[in-house]
Amino acid sequence: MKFVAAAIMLTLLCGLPMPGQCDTGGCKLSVELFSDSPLLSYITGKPYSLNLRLTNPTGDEIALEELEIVGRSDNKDVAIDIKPVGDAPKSVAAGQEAVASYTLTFPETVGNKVVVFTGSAKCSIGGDVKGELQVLVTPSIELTMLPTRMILKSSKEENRVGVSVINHLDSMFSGKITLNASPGLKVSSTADNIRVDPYGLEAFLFSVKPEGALVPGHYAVYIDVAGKLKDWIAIDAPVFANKPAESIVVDGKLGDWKGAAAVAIARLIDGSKWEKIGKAHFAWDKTNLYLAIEVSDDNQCSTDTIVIGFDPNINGAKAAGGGYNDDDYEITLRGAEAGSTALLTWSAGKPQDIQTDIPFAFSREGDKSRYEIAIPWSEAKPFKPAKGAKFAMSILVNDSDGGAVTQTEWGGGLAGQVDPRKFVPVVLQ
Ligand SMILES: [Ca+2]
Ligand SMILES: [Ca+2]
Ligand SMILES: [Ca+2]
Repeated sequence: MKFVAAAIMLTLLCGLPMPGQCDTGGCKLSVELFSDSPLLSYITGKPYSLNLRLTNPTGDEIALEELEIVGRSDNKDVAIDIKPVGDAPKSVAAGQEAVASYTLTFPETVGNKVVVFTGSAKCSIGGDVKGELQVLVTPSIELTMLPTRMILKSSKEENRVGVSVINHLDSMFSGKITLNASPGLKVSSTADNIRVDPYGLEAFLFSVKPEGALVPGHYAVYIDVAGKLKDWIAIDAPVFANKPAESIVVDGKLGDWKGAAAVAIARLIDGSKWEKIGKAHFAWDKTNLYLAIEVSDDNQCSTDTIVIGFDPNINGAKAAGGGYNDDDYEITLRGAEAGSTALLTWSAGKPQDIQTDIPFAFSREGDKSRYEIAIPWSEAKPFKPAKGAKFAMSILVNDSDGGAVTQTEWGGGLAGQVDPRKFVPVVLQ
């Protein structure tokens, strides 16, 4: 028994030309994909038959030339290997149909992608005809992990991750699931055998825990299902910002920052060695987020800047390739002992160049540049400061003395393409 895709049935039932069919006044071509078992979804690793059906509504025989079928993932990066079955028809008799048959198997690389099949032919009546079919391909073994991004709650607590494996095949799936964590993280199990019934689902939990106090930043847990599927979840170790031990005076002197959360700002030299160029301190109260940034810079110029990106809602990027969302904002600090400026350089979904009156002070001592700033929470609307509330941010240091600019980031997602997904969460405590 053959089961033809519902989309194509619709195409054939309707008299009007549909995406899969072109009315040229001569022959018509449609693309049909089917399998020998019920079609719940198109899956990888399973053979399918494909037909190019040419219909001749005219009263004359139509000769066919250059019959062709191409299948590609919609992002064009995977081509499907389509094999002909038997000889292609050379003509379609008056009022009849002719079918060219093919077989194909979707490779694992098109799992979760749309595949576009385009059939074409040259007809002696009606000229060039084209037919198209789009299908969403499901991996034969489907893996889901929740959450897909995790912010660690503390240095001690276990954080649970739910995993489900769906078997779309009509045979038992068994294999080994391997978990690998970034250094500094521990997962509750590293390798387990899993058996999933035909068309069945198996779900399990594992937990992730820091091995000790983790440096705030980005970590990951990688999962491998029997070498067939690989995925990962982003694990962020947040900065835990506290209320200041004594009230912070925005004066460029950092003696009032004792005990505050701090992170190192460092850059990778020659791809292997980290060089620390500075540090950033975090503190908060009900009015402000306080930041103090100290960087080593032997030549302080008015073009040296610090860029701070904020993602109040931790809601990812504008597009797959990155970009600020409407809630995000960016402040650029320009230090000069004669008068420093805090510019709002991104807000409300567009670039800005607004000089703010955010309290900001800059000082120099030896080769150290110090930036101290109190950012009112009103700048971070709709974010509301409270114990346990979190947002994400990143810091970019631009050392710009007239020649090439040296950029050093804490967090990421500010140098080059802006991407708030790379910002690091800050949790208020
Ligand atoms: Ca101070
Ligand atoms: Ca400089
Ligand atoms: Ca955002």
